[in-house]
Parts: sequence; C-alpha cells; structure tokens
Amino acid sequence: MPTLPATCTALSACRVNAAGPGAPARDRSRGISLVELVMFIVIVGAAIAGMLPVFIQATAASADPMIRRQALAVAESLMAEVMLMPVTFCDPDDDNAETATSSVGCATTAEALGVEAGENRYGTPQFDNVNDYNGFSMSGIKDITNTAVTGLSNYNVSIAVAAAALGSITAGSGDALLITVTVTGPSSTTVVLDGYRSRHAPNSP
Ligand SMILES: [Ca+2]
Ligand SMILES: [Ca+2]
Repeated sequence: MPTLPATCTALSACRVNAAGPGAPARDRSRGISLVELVMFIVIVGAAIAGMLPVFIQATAASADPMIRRQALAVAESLMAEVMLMPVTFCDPDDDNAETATSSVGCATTAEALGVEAGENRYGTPQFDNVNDYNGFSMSGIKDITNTAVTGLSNYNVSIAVAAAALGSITAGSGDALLITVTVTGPSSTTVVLDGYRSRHAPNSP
C-alpha cells in the first residue's frame, strides 16, 4: 500500500508511486510514438481504400432511381394517352363510324393498323384511334401540341400496337390490341410498358 508523502495535503495534489518509494515513476501523459502513428495511418488508409469502391458504386447508382422513375412516368403518360383513344371499325371521320357493324360497313375509311391519310399526333388530321400510334416515336418528350417538355430532352419514346389474343378474344378478330410503350433515357435506362385495349365500343369515336 503506497503512502502519501508527508508534504502532501490532498490526493489530487500528489502523485503516488505505485511501485513503491524509490522506484522509477511511470509517465502516464506519454503520447504515441512515430511508429505507432505511421501504423495508424497505414491501417486507416487501407481501410478507407477498401471501402472507397463501395461508396463510389453507391454514389453512381444513386441517380438511377430518379431516371427510372422519370422514364416510367413518361411511359405511363403515353400509355394513358393511347388507351384513351377509340377502337372503332371506321375512322371517326367516316360517315358510317357510328353505325358500322364491321370494317366492311365503313363508307370510305376503315381503321387499319397505323395512320390514315396523313394523321399525326400533333395536328390535323390528328391520331383518332389506338392503332394510329403503331410505329410512333419521338426524340425528346413533347406534348400533343408538339411543345417540348422541359428537362426531358434526353428521353425517347417508341410505341408499337398489334392485334393480340386476350381471354376469349382471338388475335385474328382484331378486337384486342397489345400496346407496347418503350422509353429510353440517360444511363442506358429502358422502361417498357405493355397494356391491352379491347374494342368494347366499336362505334364510339
Ligand atoms: Ca385513324
Ligand atoms: Ca389507323
């Protein structure tokens, strides 16, 4: 049991030599040596170098969800635009569009896959059926007034429409259409949406 020097009046004011009187006192305030410092730097450096690729990959991939969500939003918007179009036997401008019971009953223009008589998405004569969008594409996203949408110039769209079998509907009848909207964007992002549209109202242009 070490004893306090006679001159000490408080424990905090005196340093007790635990090894006993006369033994060399240990300097507890000693810092780290140069060798220890170098080893610390080497170990920490190796650890950071090992983790760096993980951070780089995480940072690079962090932008992907935004691009994919944007591409998906574009695809959903175009799909909704196509889905809302009629699927009639006759072109809506045909005199018999509201009465024909098949394509044969059209006065002049039956609806066929693709555009009729110069139809386009942006002006007269404008797309007026789902099948008119077959083969449509655009570089940079534009609305139906042909106005570019800000911030979407690096996204592209292509649309395919084809007769398809759906439940009891046969592909040969042409009463069901498979719509495929493909959107490509930055970083090789591609989003493909498929949707079906039936001819449930053949005389409702
Ligand atoms: Ca048409
Ligand atoms: Ca057409």
